[in-house]
Amino acid sequence: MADSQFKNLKPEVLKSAKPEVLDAIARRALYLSTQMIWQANHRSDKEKGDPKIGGHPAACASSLHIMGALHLIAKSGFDHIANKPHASPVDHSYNYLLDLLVKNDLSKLTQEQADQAMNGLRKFTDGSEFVFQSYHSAYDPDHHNFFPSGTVGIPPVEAGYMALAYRYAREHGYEVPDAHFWAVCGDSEFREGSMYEAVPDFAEREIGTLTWILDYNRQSLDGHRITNKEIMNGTDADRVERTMAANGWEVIQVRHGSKRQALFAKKDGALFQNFLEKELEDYELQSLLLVQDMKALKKGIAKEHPNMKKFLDSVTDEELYDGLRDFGGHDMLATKRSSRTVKRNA
Ligand SMILES: Cc1ncc(C[n+]2csc(CCOP(=O)(O)OP(=O)(O)O)c2C)c(N)n1
Repeated sequence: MADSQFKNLKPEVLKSAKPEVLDAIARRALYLSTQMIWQANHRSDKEKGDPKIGGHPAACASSLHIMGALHLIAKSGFDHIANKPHASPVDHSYNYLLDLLVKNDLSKLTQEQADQAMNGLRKFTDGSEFVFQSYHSAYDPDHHNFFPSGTVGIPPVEAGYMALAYRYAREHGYEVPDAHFWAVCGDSEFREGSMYEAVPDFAEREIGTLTWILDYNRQSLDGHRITNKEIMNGTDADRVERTMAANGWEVIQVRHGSKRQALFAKKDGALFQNFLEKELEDYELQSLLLVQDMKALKKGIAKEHPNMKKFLDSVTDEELYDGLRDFGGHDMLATKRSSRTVKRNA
């Protein structure tokens, strides 16, 4: 895993980098996180009956560009990130690429030590070896400016109270860095009770340096995510938006990337938008993503939704294939624009 070519990447270069460049770095981070998980699960010293190593490549993949937008564009060296447990390998991968793996005295790991850590997901150490735990831990070599994430529902709350503590310290004459506090949360994590106690508190205290980002990937370790739409009067995304707005938060939904937006602008494109936002159940959307034959897919959709036939005839197979996958959370620029909006309003 020699990625030393990335180490010359300076923040000012990254912030003006073209989307293709950012995307190439993100793809590298995806490779690294998948590789970390694979290495951990195929260790030669693994014995029958050992606890599962874990690592969830899909939950890393869903947060790939959100974490990328934070690491490569939005965050400053003083900002803090709390991320959902399963995104930890992606977080480590970006820190590895950016040469941000450090020892306790904040001196950098050598390339060899960094490589050792990347191959040591959930290894035990006697202190002489650098390793990562499966969820972010205080002993990880990228433990600076992050929150341990073993217990879902807690890190986003910690991020908020740390933001409050920074403000308190500043208002009482202490010199405090100008930091923003980001939390990348899972959609099931968003059902943890701890979050809902803190939600009105953070709004009432008008903490403008806190941003929670929901990775709405429609999957959960705990089970299915089939929302009771009738009772909830909408999707789970609608429920989250209404809950947060009712508690004084500013909510920005980054649902679609630029490829989808271009399709929505075509004649009858609004039908496609409505199809994605309102008509598809989560599991139906996941199934559509498995279909490779776009001609068959167009036929199938038109059979169920005859009013979409003209629109489907007007788009190429490639446009439909890309459009289905162009979630806002995977469009670095859409995410970048939103993080700017949030910072401006903070
Ligand atoms: C308090 C607590 N309960 C349960 C778990 C086990 N656990 C780890 S991640 C997770 C849920 C993952 O779902 P989600 O928040 O949607 O994230 P993603 O699927 O994207 O990883 C659970 C239940 C935990 N770490 N902490």
